[in-house]
Amino acid sequence: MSCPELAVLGGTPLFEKPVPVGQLYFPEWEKYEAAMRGIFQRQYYTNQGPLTQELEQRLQERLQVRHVICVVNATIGLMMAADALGLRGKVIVPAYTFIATAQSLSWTGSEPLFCDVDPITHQLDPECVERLLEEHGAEVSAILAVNLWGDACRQDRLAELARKYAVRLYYDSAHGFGCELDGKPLGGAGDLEVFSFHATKVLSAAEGGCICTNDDELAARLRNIRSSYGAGPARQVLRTSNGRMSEAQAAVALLSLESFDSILARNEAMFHAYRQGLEGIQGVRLLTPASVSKTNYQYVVCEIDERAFGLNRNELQQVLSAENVVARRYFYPGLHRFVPYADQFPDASARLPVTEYLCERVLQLPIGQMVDAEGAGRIAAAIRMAGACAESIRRKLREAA
Ligand code: T4K
Repeated sequence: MSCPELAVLGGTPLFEKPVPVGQLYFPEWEKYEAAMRGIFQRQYYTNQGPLTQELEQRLQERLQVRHVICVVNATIGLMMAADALGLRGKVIVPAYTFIATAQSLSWTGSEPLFCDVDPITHQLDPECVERLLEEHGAEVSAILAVNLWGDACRQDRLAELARKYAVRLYYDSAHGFGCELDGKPLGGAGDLEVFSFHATKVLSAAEGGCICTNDDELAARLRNIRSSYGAGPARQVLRTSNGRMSEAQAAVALLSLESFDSILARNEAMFHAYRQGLEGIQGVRLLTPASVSKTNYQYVVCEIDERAFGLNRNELQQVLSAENVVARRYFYPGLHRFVPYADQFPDASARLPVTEYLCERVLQLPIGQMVDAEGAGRIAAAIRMAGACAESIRRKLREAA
């Protein structure tokens, strides 16, 4: 590849159609059709139907947890979790995560206390958690940690802190389905964990998620908050949500589960193609999930260092967009800069240097069903070329602005 071949400099785009970052699994049509026919024959759309029950059973076995409560999406799952745990006051949350993590607290009237993350792994930093626990004392009722990017937090250290300061600990594991820590599936840590089965995730229900817990009482409360339809014992709860997963969602999730090993194998091949293709490019750091014993390769996460690469992250995003590669800035901006938090915590940026740093540098590259290992190699080659042609690209982008 040479500079004029880059689409931003007048070449032909690498891909004919935009290639997105998400996993975007679609089952084989015949299997999907058969599953929908079953729903029509049973004339049963939702309310803890047979497919949802089967999915919960299979997930309990796979994740080695006592209870799996399927929900309509992970955002609702996190809201239900905050309520079932009886959270109040402040909850320690990483500032570097998806907005749903923090906003889920609003349903219970509790508020996030933003914490910084580790610069190497991007996971919640336990040292920062401890500082906040010391500083805010009894105002804090919980730690909501996020197992990010197909990797995991330092769960042993967080569990120690939760015990020492007598606060709840639960996990947003939206990115974590299929990962293992010390040979054990993510899902059973803390008071509970929440997974996302959104279309962009490795296990897809098109929209969906689940809450996992080993605590029988918590599970009973969660089922009643969701709307239980006879699932588990009845409990009086303050609020109920409509968090039910429909049969159509469960059908897609069951098919996705059936294909799960091949989805992961495909992701792994793409990740290796990226690793090979990006090797040695100055200013591009590809994250390798290193805390887990098995990753799901949910995302391909790069940090772009402008000084070494020649272009900043946003400029590289424009170069890739011209190639029809829809690279995304997850997460941008940091949560402390979102409404309403920016007004509530005006000094937060100074306390969150790593989050600030990452929000300016991180870029997600496509992985999943809409690209393959050969495509990943071509994307990496375009990135290498963009670094080599940085000066001409900058000139071109300035002219166009
Ligand atoms: N906690 C964390 C840490 C999370 O990352 C998330 C969600 C949650 C909690 C909450 O989980 P859910 O309530 O969603 O279950 C996406 C996803 O919607 C969201 O699930 C995800 N994390 C977040 C990081 O990204 P967007 O709005 O940035 O991307 P979206 O949905 O537009 O999709 C990405 C690309 O895929 C786009 O280029 C369009 C393409 N696409 C998407 C869909 C759904 C398609 O081509 N076809 C499709 O059907 O939020």
